[in-house]
Amino acid sequence: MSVAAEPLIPIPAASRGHDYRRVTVAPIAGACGAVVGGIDLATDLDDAVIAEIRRAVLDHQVVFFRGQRLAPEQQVAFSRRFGPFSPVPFIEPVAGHPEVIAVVREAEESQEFTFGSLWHSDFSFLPQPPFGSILHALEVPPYGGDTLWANQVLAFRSLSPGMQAMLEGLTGIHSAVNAYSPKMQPIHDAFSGMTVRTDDGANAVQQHPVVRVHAETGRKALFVNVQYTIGLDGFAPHEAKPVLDFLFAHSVRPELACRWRWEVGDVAFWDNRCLQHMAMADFTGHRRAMHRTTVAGEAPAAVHA
Ligand SMILES: O=C(O)CCC(=O)C(=O)O
Repeated sequence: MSVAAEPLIPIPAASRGHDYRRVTVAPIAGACGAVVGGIDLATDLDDAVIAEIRRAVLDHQVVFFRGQRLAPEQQVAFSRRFGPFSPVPFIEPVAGHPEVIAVVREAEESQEFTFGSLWHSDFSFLPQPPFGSILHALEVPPYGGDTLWANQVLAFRSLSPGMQAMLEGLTGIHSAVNAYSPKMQPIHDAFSGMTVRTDDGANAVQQHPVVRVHAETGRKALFVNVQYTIGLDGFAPHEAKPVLDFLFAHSVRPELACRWRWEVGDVAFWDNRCLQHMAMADFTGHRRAMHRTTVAGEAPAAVHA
C-alpha cells in the first residue's frame, strides 16, 4: 500500500525589506521576524525613527527589541505612536493602566496551555481587529514559553492558483465563543495572574474575508485562525470544516514561521493583519509575565470589494 505524499508547494521568499538609516534590522528567519536595534523605546523617539520601526514591522511582520525597560505608561506612549488603543474585551487591564493587559502564568499553575497557546490573530472576532500587539517580557521561565508567528502572506502565496481563486471569494465567520463565552470561565479561573470576565457577548459572530488585502502593503493574506474562525458564510458546518481544517494546518506550517526565545526586557511588536501567533505552554513550574498593549486596526478589506 502506498501513501500519497503531500504535494510540495515551494514557499516563496519573504520580501527583502528596505534600507534603514536610524535603526538596525536583522532578520531571524526566512519567513518573518527581525531584531531591531539601536534604540531605547523608553525615550521620546523622533518621527523618523518611528517611521522606520513601522517600516520594519511592515517588512518583517514581527520585530523584536532587546534589553528594554518599559513602565506601563512608557509602553502605552510607545504604542500610541503607531495608532490609537484598540479595545481589549473580556480581559481586566492592569490596575491604573486601562490600555495594558498582563499576560501571566504563575509557577504553580500547571496547565497544558497558557494564554494565547492556540494559533490566532488577536481578537479577529472584532469588527475592526487590531493592527498591532506589543508584548514586553517582565519575567521569563528558564526554558520554554517561546512565542511563534506564521506569515499569512506567504501562506496565501504558497497555495495553488485554483485554491487562491476559490478562497478570495469566501467569507469567514469569527467568534470569541471558544475563548470568552461563559462555558470557558472555569479555564480562565485557573489562572490567578490574569482576570478574564467571560460573557454572552462572546457568542456574537463577525464576518471577515478569508483573504484580506493588507491596508498598508496591499499584499493578500490568509485571515482565518483555529481559535476564532468557526465557519464559512454560506457553507454547512460539515462543508466548512474540511476547508478550515486544511487552512488551519497549512497556514502555520513551520516553513512560514519564526520562533522567539524570550529574555527579560524583550519587546515584540507584530502585525496581526498578516500573521498568526501562539505561545508555547511548556514551562510548568515557572512564572512567565508580560505586559501587552494593542494598537487599533481597520475592518479587513476583501480582494473583490
Ligand atoms: O504570551 C505570548 O507569548 C503571546 C500571548 C498572546 O497570544 C497574545 O497576547 O495575544
